[in-house]
Amino acid sequence: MLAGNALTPTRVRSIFISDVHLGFRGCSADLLLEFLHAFDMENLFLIGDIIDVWSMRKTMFWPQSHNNVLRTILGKAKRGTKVVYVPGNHDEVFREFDGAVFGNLQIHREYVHVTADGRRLLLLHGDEFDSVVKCSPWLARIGSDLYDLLLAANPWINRFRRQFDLPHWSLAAFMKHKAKTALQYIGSFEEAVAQSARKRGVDSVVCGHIHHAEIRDIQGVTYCNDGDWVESCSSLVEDMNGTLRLIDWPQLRSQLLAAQAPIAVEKAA
Ligand SMILES: [Mn+2]
Repeated sequence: MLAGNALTPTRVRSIFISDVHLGFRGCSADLLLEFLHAFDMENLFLIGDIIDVWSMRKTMFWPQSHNNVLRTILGKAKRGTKVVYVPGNHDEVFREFDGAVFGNLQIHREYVHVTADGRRLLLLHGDEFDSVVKCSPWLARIGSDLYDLLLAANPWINRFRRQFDLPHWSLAAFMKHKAKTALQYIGSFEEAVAQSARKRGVDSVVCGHIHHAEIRDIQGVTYCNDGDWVESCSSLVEDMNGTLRLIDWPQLRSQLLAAQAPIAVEKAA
């Protein structure tokens, strides 16, 4: 388990983050800032949807905390961290700069990273597989919003249906269908990504895009998804030995705070 506190950052080999969505109201920039300060990394991989250009085109939203995230990343690059940026679909304008090198910051359409224990990791955002995967994430998302709406309207729906002698409508059955659609989507996305990695002859693949953190073996390929900083606030970390782990920052953060509490009391006494 990674240990550390706000004063002494934990040294790791690599950090992989994606789906930060800077410029979008839902971005958890404050938590991400804390996370970035809690680690000292040799490599920082930004695997797409870091800046939400789509959202910024609709409404301009750029608070100080979002600026601080960019400044922190550039500061790390200045102090020796190798930063590799693989743009996603929300920041695809940066894909034009494929191969550009700005000191310690590089931009690539895809990238292969070799872990400390010699495994080859293919890094890509994942939107490349949208056309392969049969049902869309938006369908799953719309399903979830529709569920909330229907939950509130359920009593009225059935009162209305009774008046017209229609059978009772089951929310439970609808929900089961919705959950199944979302799981099917995640499953087929993961398999498509892993299959493509297998064809490319790499050991592992790291992507983002679907905001669903995961590490699992899919027919001999290690599929890793580094999650997001909108909902889960998760990331993938490679320690100095090359071991990959998912970090749920809100969870690790509260563990670190709990561990620090007695020290603070001692100091005060
Ligand atoms: Mn995306």
